[in-house]
Amino acid sequence: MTVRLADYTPPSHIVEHVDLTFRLHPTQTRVISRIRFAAGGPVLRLDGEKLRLISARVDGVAIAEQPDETGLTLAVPEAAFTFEAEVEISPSENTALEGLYMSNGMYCTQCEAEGFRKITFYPDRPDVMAPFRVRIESDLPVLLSNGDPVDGGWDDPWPKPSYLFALVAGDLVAHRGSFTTMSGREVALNIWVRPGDEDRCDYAMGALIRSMKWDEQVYGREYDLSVFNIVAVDDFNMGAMENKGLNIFNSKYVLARPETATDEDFARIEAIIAHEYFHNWTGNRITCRDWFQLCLKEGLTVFRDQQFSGDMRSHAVKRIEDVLMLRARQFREDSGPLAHPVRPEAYEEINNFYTATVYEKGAEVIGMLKLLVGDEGYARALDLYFDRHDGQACTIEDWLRVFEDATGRDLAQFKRWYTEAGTPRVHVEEAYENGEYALTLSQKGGSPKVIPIALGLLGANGDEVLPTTVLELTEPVQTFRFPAAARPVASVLRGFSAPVELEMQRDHAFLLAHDTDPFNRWEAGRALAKEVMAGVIAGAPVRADWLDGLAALVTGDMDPAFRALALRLPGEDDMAQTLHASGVVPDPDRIRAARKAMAQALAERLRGDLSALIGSPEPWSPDPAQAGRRALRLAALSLLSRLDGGAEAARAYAAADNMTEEAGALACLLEVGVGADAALAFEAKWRHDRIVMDKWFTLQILHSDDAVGMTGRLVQHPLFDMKNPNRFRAVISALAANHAGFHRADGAGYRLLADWLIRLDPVNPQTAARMSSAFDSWSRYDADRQAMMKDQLRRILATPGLSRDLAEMAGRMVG
Ligand code: B3K
Ligand code: ZN
Repeated sequence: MTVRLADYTPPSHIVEHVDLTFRLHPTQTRVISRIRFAAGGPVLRLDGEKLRLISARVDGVAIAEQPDETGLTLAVPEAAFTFEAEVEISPSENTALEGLYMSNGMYCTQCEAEGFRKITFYPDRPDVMAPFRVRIESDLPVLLSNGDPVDGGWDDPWPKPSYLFALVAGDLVAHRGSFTTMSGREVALNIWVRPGDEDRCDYAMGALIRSMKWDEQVYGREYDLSVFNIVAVDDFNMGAMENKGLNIFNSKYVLARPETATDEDFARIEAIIAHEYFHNWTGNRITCRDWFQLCLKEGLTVFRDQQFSGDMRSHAVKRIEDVLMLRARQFREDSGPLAHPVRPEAYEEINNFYTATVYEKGAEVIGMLKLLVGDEGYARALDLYFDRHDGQACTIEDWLRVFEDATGRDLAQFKRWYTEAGTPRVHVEEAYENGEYALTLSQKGGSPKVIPIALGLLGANGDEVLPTTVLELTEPVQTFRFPAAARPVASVLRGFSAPVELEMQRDHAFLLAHDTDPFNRWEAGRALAKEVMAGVIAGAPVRADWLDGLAALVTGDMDPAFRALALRLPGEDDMAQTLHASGVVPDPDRIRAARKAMAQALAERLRGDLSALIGSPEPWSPDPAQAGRRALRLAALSLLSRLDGGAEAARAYAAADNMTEEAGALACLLEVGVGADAALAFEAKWRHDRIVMDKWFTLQILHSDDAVGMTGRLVQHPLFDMKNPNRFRAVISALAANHAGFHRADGAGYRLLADWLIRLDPVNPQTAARMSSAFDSWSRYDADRQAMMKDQLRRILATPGLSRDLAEMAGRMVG
């Protein structure tokens, strides 16, 4: 059934209070609910799926109605009334990991978006907000739910939608901390883990405390309960969930110590802890009216976590990483059959819309808004948002109105960013005449949008003659003029000020050497590398100006993290996307060969500098500066491996005392085809560690020249387990991420992925649907590959009993 934004109607009833009692049992959990409804219409519809109804009463009188497949319709009094029900569910058989389920003997929940209806009958929609009181009956020692602990259970005084409900029960231990809020309240902080994992919680606890402090200092937002609980769970469909006062995390985004987690893992843990914590205000206190408004909480919360990570680390490096991700995932989505607006208008299964467009483009839109209204305007608008809408379920219209009221700006045109799909293209023409420099910008793709273009001008010697200025492009074509004594060099779209494709003739080598904006300096290097790669694919040699420019930057004195990013060659999928956009059909094998040839040439060009860049390992500390030095060291080690056959990397592997070095050296060895022994050693050392072993599976496939063969072997490994989403993704997503391997000319990569999606679908449709998006790029490739990819999508669609999740995805992709 298609759900449409245009069909929204307010709820027929308001819930005043919810009382829940859980009698936990692996196959026969009883859920007893008592829901007080305010006076409303004569008919009440409650959602409910896969529930065995034991009994139900309205104001104490047994009901006559029977539930259907998706819920229960009741005749109810027009005055306030109480609905009571007892239902039975089976958490241990719940492999979809939505609703109440079991993971390693522990009970946990995932309700967003529509999982609560698998727990009990309820108006399971985000605009029904109510206070909850919960009792849990079980022999397990730790019993948690939302809110504050009270006699015999949990009480959450803050009205919340059902998607934020959570329950956890298990044999868990707490890593404890505390935080004193800005108004002097003491908050108990707990990270709950399985016994044995206590020594991996320190970093997450620190990240939580930094997040709480930052939200007070930057947004003036204080935490509002006496306790904040985080639980680490091994079986989880995504990264983490912001349930009120009880965040549930995929264990790989909480548990970390230097021996088991890489610097990237630490950075991601800090970002996700912050993201879920920030939801307490942007998502929980102010939530979404309906699921079409998902970007209201997700775009804003991603924007906030990006700001936070930039403040904790380096803004330039964070921006580059975010844009790499945006282009790899969101631009890809926007250019294919899965394209949709930041605020979609229709869906079959809402879980399919937790996308890069809603999250990452949703965050970009807020970044543009902030640029347009300025930092002060943004701060005023956010204060107004929290004041005006606390406790409400809101829409994008509410959000934009707050900005209009706080700043006096009309945002009717800006709103198109929310309602239109696709990546706008901005074409740039330059002219210089009579002491005047003219920049003509034209925009294509959809109706004209408000596009903030951050511009700087450089002189011929690289000096900045115009510091960064934000131009507002609102018309289809617009010319901006600047007095200039000599023809300047433009640095356009600084900091990636808008999520657009820029079309402009640029001297990348000059900008790589001189741009004063670090993002654009990196961007110039990347654009140049892509130009070179396109040349190599077409038979040209690796260009010396690229090698020289990159060598100068990498051996210079910029931030090591920045230099490490500059050394990272454009990925194969990224290159395929760029070729396709420029009208060339990408050949995956040629892309791989060209990329290898460039790495080889770069290694040779830097031969004399590599050992200085590699340096020697430092005793591990989590600070970002050191992580940057380590990233540069590993990037150089990877180049050296192409010259010494992995000799230095093998030494680094043997000496490694932290996971960044250990996994980094293993990747170097695998990349040059000499990693088999190290992989065996790694397996012997880590086979009892789920989180670390996921890396072992992934690295071997990512760095293989025969990804299909390697995947085929690894799915036979005794530790491969398709019921665990992390393990399944570690193997099957790695296959899809090995570009040349997945796109093998005989179609074996496509078949293997489809086989596993078809197998996973009945077990865990949400994860299967999410991973099917690997097929969304079919239109980029040659006719044979297109046909083979579409054949697999049709084969998936023809599978009997296919889930609504996967059916919607495959259907959208194959058209
Ligand atoms: N809000 C959750 C995502 C829920 C996904 C449901 N399919 C995590 C987050 O964005 O913080
Ligand atoms: Zn979120």
